[in-house]
Amino acid sequence: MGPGIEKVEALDEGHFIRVEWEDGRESRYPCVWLRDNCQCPLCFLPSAAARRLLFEDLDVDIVVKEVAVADRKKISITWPDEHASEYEAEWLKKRCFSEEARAEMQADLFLPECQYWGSDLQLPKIPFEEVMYNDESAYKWLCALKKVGIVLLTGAATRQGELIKLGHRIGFLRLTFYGPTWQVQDKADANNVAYTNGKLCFHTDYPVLHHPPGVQFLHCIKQTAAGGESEVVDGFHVSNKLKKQNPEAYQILSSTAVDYTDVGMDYCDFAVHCKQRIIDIDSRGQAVRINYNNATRDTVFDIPVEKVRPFYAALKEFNDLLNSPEHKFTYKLKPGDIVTFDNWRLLHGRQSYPSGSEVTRHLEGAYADWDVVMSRLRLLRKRVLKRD
Ligand code: OGA
Ligand code: NM2
Ligand code: ZN
Ligand code: ZN
Repeated sequence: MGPGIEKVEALDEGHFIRVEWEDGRESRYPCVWLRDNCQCPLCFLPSAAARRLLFEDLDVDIVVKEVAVADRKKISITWPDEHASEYEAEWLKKRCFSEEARAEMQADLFLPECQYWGSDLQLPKIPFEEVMYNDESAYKWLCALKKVGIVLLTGAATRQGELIKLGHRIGFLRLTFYGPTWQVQDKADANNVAYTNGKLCFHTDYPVLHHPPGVQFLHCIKQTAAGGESEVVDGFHVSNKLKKQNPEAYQILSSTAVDYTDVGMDYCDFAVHCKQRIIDIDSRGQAVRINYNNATRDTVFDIPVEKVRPFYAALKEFNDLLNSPEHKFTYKLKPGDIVTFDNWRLLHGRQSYPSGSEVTRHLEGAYADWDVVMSRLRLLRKRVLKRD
């Protein structure tokens, strides 16, 4: 329970409401926002937790006619057309427009906390069974996946189908042209370099899609004796390093649109093309998504000829930093392991392994979208922490 309401008053000719809280703090709310967010059954549909009010019916210059406090716990407003609205103290407090309150609400919704790591990564591990049947463990799994970017689930069965179960646990998996789940094996006439026995240098999966999968699962069903080790690197951490070490390279990689292509046949036939910046940044210049797979980077390159060599030089710097021993973490999946990681943040790779007539290595893979994963995380948090 937050503080009660000491006092309310209209300001600025009725365009704002000022709330004074019992603890002496204050909040101001624009009347247009209050009217827009009236919680009455005409304006709001509780069963959908959504606004019924049409924008056409909102007067954006609206002023309050009367405002009063009821019981220190809510405010009631009468509008010029006699429509009446009520707002609970706690509801208002959470939606305060102060910078601190907004930051707190955004952090609660999106969990932006990010723990950078290098070769010192302490890979978080949780038994698969626990995540499947225990909400607290599932909550811990998703929190670590968001914050650290990688979690190893251990002890799954060594057969196909475990990722389908994991998909049901979060909600649903992301279907792509490679199918609902896909089999990473050395295949004849491979339609993707991942389906060979070759080394995969650091990459994110599927930058050829405009909305690449946010989360990746790789379930080890069979592991080769020689080779096949996995590598991961924190792409956001390395991007920050690049920005400091070589601002020009960072500028090039965060502004050049690179062409990607993937053409072939799997779940169905496909001819996918896309343009992506290798380091995708937000308005503050912070990396928010890495889009880099050297295998699907197109031969077509839509930039002026004189910019081509500087681009390669920049990418070489980035690639070198990714591979520096202080940044990368190496491990080898065991049968029954499921590695789950942030495919927008981490880059991953694997060592080559001997080819043979039999299948010596088999991973089953799947993708999920961050929206689905975050949705499950919020619901688990509500249940585990018994909060609303
Ligand atoms: C992939 C991939 C890793 C591995 O299939 O995209 O990165 O260890 N596989 O085979
Ligand atoms: N697979 C593993 O970007 C890519 O092509 C990544 C995707 C084939 C589903 C590989
Ligand atoms: Zn209303
Ligand atoms: Zn991959």
